[in-house]
Amino acid sequence: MQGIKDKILSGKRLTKEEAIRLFESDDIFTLGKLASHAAKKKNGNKTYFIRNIHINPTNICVNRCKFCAFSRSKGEEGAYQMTLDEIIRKLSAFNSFASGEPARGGQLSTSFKEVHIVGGLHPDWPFEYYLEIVSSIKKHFPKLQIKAFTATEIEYMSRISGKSVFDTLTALKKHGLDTMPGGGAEIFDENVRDRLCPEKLSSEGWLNVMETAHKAGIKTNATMLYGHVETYAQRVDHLMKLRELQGRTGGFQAFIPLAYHPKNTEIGGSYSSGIDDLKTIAISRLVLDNFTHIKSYWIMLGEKLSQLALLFGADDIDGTIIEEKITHSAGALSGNAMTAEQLKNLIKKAGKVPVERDSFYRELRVNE
Ligand code: V47
Repeated sequence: MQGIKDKILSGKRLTKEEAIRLFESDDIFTLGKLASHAAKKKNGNKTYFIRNIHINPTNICVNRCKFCAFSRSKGEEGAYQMTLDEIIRKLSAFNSFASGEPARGGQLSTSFKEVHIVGGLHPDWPFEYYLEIVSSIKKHFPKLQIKAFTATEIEYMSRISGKSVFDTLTALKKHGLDTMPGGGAEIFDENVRDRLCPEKLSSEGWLNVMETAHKAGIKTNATMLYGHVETYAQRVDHLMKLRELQGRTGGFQAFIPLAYHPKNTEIGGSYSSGIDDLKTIAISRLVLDNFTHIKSYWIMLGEKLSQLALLFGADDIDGTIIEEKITHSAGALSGNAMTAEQLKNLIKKAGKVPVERDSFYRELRVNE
């Protein structure tokens, strides 16, 4: 540990072998201190959050990933798909919650800043419907920023539309897409991917969509699903691939480690431990030295562990969320929504400065 510690403190880049050694270590306090040091160099004492809302337009999916409890086949019990009207009505209804103010007669004001849209790969929806979702939201909520569609969905849209990935992304951007979330990355190791989600876009395909998005001027996030069947070496391999791509494009805004939830899934298994969650946040912060932000996603870590993760290298806690379906289908132990005030309190009580941000990490309000 001492050699690695010296390397980190002198700002040198970690190798694959060193990162694996960190995962094998049980000294989480040293890991936390080192990751905190690295996080402070990037973001000082700031912790970011956003007033956001999740919309999942459909859970009908042509793929059946074995870790996913959210998806349904067409016609299966619990399958749903939303019309444009339903999407807009849902956004309007949620607005008063995010603002912390009473609803004002159904007025379409936009006190939340971002809508996060992801869903299943619907067998019948044409590409035009996805364009309409984006443009219709922009029309009703012009100030709302749209973070939408995983790399997996983008590749699917490219296939159904016959357009290149670049043209698919450009069309979505023209209709109002602002940024992209980091889902669908899972774990890049192809053997594990074959076991978990054989029908899904390959890791090479995922990285290619992200590189193309960055070339098209769309900022994205990146994720890693951990705590299922993968080894530490496979986690590190995943982080290395992201670090390499970020080195070439600089297009990733944040990295989010996603803790596997086992309920109602085909592979089953158990929840990750708190120790593993903190370790994974800390090592991500240390390895991904070219990422500005590491997010502790409170929906998956729970409110209190997510707060603790702010002392282990995370500088972002996501947002208000309001209605989360993917993790909750798989047995999330967290609540479903937080107000901006609750998020600020969580951050302040960790000794950090809450900073309300937009989708591009522009600072809207700093609560010194
Ligand atoms: O891609 C699916 C994961 C992801 C399970 O970019 C599961 O800001 C745990 O990507 N247990 C979608 N995870 C969520 C996602 C995300 C969330 C918050 C913020 C951002 C961002 C992105 O959820 C999927 C998959 O990797 N997932 N099933 C499960 N059982």
